[in-house]
Amino acid sequence: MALVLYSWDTNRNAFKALIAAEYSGVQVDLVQNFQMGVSNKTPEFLKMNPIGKVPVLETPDGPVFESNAIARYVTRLKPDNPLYGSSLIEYGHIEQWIDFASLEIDANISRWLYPRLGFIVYLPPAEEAAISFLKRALEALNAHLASNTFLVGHAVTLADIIMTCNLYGGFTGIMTKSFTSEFPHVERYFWTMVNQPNFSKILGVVKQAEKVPPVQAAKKPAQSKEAAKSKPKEAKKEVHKEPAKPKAEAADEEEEAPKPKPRNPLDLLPPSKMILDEWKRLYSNTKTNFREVAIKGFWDMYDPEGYSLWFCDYKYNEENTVSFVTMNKIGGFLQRMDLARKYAFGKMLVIGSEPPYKVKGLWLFRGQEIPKFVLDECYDMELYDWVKVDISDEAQKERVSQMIEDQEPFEGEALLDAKCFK
Ligand SMILES: N[C@@H](CCC(=O)N[C@@H](CS)C(=O)NCC(=O)O)C(=O)O
Repeated sequence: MALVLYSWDTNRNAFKALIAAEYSGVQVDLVQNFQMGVSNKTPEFLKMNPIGKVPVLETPDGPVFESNAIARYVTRLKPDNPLYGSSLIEYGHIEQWIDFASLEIDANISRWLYPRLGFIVYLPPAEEAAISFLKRALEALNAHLASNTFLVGHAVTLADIIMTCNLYGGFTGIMTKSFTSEFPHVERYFWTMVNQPNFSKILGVVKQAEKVPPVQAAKKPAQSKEAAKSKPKEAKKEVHKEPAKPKAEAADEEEEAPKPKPRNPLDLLPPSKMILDEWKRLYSNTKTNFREVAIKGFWDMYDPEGYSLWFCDYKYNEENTVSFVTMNKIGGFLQRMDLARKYAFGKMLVIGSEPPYKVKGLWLFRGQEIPKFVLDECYDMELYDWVKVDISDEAQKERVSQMIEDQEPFEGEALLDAKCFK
């Protein structure tokens, strides 16, 4: 019986059911082409979850929403599943840690992270409270893990799956090494868990956040003077990486209209004759004679002074043993590249008809270098070797054309998937 999970492919909440399914021998398929913000607003989706939140599992007996409920459902499909422990008290402890992971860990990570990403209003005292509740929870977890490899008993249970997925949100999003090093047993536990084969199959390579995301300037709320004054010094020092401002300047800022965002240095380059959006439109609208229309159009438009082309080659192809995990990894990469949409076009190919698959890509960037903000913000960049295309070399030019076109066979091999960033 195949179950369908509605979610985008790098959602920590969807990972819970996918990992539980791996342990339980249950098949759960991610729905194809899910677009957050669009697919979860349709009347059909709202019938499955009236508040439009993701994930939702479609079962033969109807939908289930709430990620923990979905993971429990998947787990219970296997009778006497060891993921639920082997006694009533183990079951009690598993449920205890699931609630703890959700209400004490995940909720406080979200209260810390989401305002910084601009999802909800940013208030320094609320952030301070979230960090302090999170630390209290992590201290308790750290103490438990000092003498336990797993949360309950001597093997992975559903509690470990849910805890790890929730920690994953923190480790990859906001909990830097300097934050987590206070909790060494949690660190050891997290890295051990994400490297278990049934986890890594779903999660791929996990990389810890290198910095606390800056507060999104555009969404910074007008804060009351009281709130600003009660900003605790210690939390401010820890969370904000900017040097402290002189008092007068900080006070002035409260009264001022929000400052315009600093311009991206790429906006300051001399104008280019190539209009990226025109190329993207041509790419999207060409349905037939792709070589003659789109590829020819590309080379006609291409401005080697204003733009550069780059080949990328995944460094760890031997890890690409599962087709949908490989495709998910690229889906995640392209999502994270969203910040470069005004300045880039990309094509990523998953090559081969059987594992391990090779991942290679082609990128067009504004300017002569890979933009610094992309290298800084998108950690996937360092998972690839990057080589600038020499367009005076006809063979390299032809390779560019083939990659844009998804030509198959590509370098003698079938294509498993081709994703476009436009
Ligand atoms: N408690 C829910 C939380 C689900 C949730 O917050 N999903 C987010 C994405 S991670 C969402 O769908 N947000 C869209 C919205 O709030 O409209 C669960 O665990 O499934």
